[in-house]
Amino acid sequence: MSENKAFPKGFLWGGATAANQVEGAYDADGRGLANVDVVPIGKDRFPIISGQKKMFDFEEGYFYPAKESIDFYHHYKEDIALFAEMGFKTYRMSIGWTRIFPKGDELEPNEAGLQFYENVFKECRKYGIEPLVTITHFDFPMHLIEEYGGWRNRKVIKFYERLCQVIFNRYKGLVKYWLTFNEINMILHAPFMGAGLYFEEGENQEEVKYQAAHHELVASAIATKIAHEVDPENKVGCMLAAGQYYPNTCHPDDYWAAMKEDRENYFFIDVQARGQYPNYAKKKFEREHLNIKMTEEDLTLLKENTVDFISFSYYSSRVASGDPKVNEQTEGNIFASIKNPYLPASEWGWQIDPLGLRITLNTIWDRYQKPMFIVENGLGAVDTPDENSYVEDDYRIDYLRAHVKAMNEAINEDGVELLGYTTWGPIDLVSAGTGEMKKRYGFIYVDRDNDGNGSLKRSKKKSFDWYKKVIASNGTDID
Ligand code: P53
Repeated sequence: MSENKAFPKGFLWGGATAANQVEGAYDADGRGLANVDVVPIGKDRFPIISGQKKMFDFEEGYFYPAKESIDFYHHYKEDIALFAEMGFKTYRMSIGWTRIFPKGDELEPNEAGLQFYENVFKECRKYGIEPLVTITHFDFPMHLIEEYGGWRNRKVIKFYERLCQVIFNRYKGLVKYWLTFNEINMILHAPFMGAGLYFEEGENQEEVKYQAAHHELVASAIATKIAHEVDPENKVGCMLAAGQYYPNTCHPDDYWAAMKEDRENYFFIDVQARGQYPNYAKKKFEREHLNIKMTEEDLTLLKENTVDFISFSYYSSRVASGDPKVNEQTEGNIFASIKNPYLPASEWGWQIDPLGLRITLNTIWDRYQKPMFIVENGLGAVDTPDENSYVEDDYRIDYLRAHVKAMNEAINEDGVELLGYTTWGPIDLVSAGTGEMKKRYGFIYVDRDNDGNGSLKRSKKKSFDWYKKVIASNGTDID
């Protein structure tokens, strides 16, 4: 029996989802088309989400899983009741931008969209569940892509600001915890998904990505400013796809390669948490002749509006090598990385490393000394339900137990400050990376397959009761 020391009082246990991966109802009640709708399952998905293949609308011969997803839009009461039954203290979810501003550049919001999220937040509050809201989780209005070119265009900052004004005012008192951009560093790996970027022939893609990143960073600072003005109780966080890079060997070239990879990710958080561009980034722009346009006013906004806390997703650590010949990659991951021979991997090739979570927590804490929030962690696996729709997902329990233990050690042995933990996909949902339903993370099974067949019926897995017990004991009983 493993006995953990207690987690801090008020520790926020829960689960995390994203609008497009659960809601469905893609055209209900005035919702506009978004980038996340037009990314199909199958071999074209990666070229599309990385901005290399153009797909601006639904096309014949493709299946688009986000159109219906698990239909949270019509099942939210039932789903939140199940979260409450597990004892969730928080529920991380995101807002679909095009429910509120269907095209993105309107002056007036869509009331039906605003009402939907108000209902969801009230449903959470009914059970004492604190909503943790991602303002944009890969969501971006298609109209803003076609008319403005996505986040490469400065004008988009204004549209995002308008969205923030509306939601902060409307949900004042209902929502306190906000995240500005999901996995902001994903813009470098999946720029269509992260920033609505599709690249034209001959464009300097690196320059476009960092220009768009600058606009997101400024927008994030503006959001932080408005959130604090509207309600001083508001807490705003940034969000990083984290996971420490290890050097492939103790060769200094490998260490240096790992450090450079880490910096590529921390660059975003350095700006959001410290309020200025780090010198290594300025040098990179110079060296690579990236002409990133920024105004004095931008720099002041960044300086004066740093985040209150740092949130991140953690699934795996990664490995870097300074040797160009070493390039055996792990499969199926947006962040391709060299294989680590010491670690087991999931069925999708994601390497499993609980100690890596403790290491990542310590690195982020040492770098910023701001409270942290783990807002995604979990195991995507194939589940096989029995005739009663029951899944014995001991593999998932094992993964989560080891990560909860690592997080406990980071808090109680190392002294990092952690506000909470939300597992990814407490209810099965559509995979962002692959578009599959088959890659399941949930405590709750949803009857739906990769082709969209199934009754959408929800059933509890074995891990449901396990997580319930973990929360009830505030993390001391993790057996
Ligand atoms: P899926 C790659 C690497 C790290 C995080 O991912 C990632 C991805 C995208 O594949 O994304 C986050 O669904 C993201 C979620 C996503 C989750 O990780 O590919 O914030 O939207 O679903 C898991 O298994």
